[in-house]
Amino acid sequence: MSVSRATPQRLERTACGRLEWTPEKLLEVALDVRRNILTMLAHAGSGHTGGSLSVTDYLTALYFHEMNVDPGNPDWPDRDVCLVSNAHVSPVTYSVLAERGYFPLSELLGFRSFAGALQGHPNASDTPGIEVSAGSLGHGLSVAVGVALAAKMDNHPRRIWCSMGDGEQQEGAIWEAAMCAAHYKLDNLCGIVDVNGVQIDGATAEVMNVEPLADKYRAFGWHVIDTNGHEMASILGAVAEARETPGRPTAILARTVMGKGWPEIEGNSMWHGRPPSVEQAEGALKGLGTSYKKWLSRLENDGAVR
Ligand SMILES: Cc1ncc(C[n+]2csc(CCOP(=O)(O)OP(=O)(O)O)c2C)c(N)n1
Ligand SMILES: [Mg+2]
Repeated sequence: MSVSRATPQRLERTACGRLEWTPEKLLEVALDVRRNILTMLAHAGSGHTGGSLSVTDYLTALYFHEMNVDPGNPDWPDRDVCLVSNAHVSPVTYSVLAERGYFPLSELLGFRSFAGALQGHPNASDTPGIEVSAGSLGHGLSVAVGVALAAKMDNHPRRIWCSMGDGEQQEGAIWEAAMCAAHYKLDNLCGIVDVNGVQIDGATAEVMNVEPLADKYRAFGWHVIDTNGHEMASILGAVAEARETPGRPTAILARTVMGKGWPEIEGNSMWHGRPPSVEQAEGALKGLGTSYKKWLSRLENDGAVR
């Protein structure tokens, strides 16, 4: 897949390096990302709506404030690395990467289609910006530990971020990786858990309770930050604290709401893996200040119209 042709309207979003954008500007991007998610999912007729909308704000903060990346050169050796282990939230991952300029926004409309390049669960070999092929839950943190350990051995200053789901915390491999990260004092690593309280089959507390997550990560030797996962200022504060905490990895417990931004589905696990119909997307997009037709046209034209 080719990297973005970035229309002039989008050039500011696609620059190389840490953008360090303000919370106000990040909220504008996050709003566009939510519009992208709803539009591409309705267009595809399949995909994961709920978790994508809960992860939107912190993933936007990472790519548009915190991380040192070059969308025009996704394999840039100096880059920071973000691994999305709860990979079923690919609509948000792809939307953020496209907004940042890794590939054209129009690619979002090929999501989950045979003709398109963006698979339901991401493939790192042929999708710019995807750092790990994932979908089988529980493995991303182990990969992140490997990348972080390699960076330490190479004296490389990169930071490694790993997004995980709260239901995903039920996977045993996560705790083996957590133990390893603390043992090797991987302070270049930060895990962000999307604590939306639900998973595919219902409330996480009922399926298999993972709380108290803060106590668990602390017991494994991590620094823990429990924060609101939708307030940009809180997210930026947590990310900065993680960056500045020496000697141990940090876990950010991002308290979020599944489906955030589409009030009709918020907190409802039924929307873990369900897409909106075009009619439902129309209603949701109206609440977000646009229409399905308008947003489809923005994506088709790679941001040149909106
Ligand atoms: C190893 C493994 N087991 C089961 C699944 C099926 N699965 C996909 S998403 C999911 C729920 C994960 O819950 P959570 O991490 O809370 O994600 P959310 O529903 O909040 O997006 C499950 C069980 C999987 N992808 N991988
Ligand atoms: Mg969850």
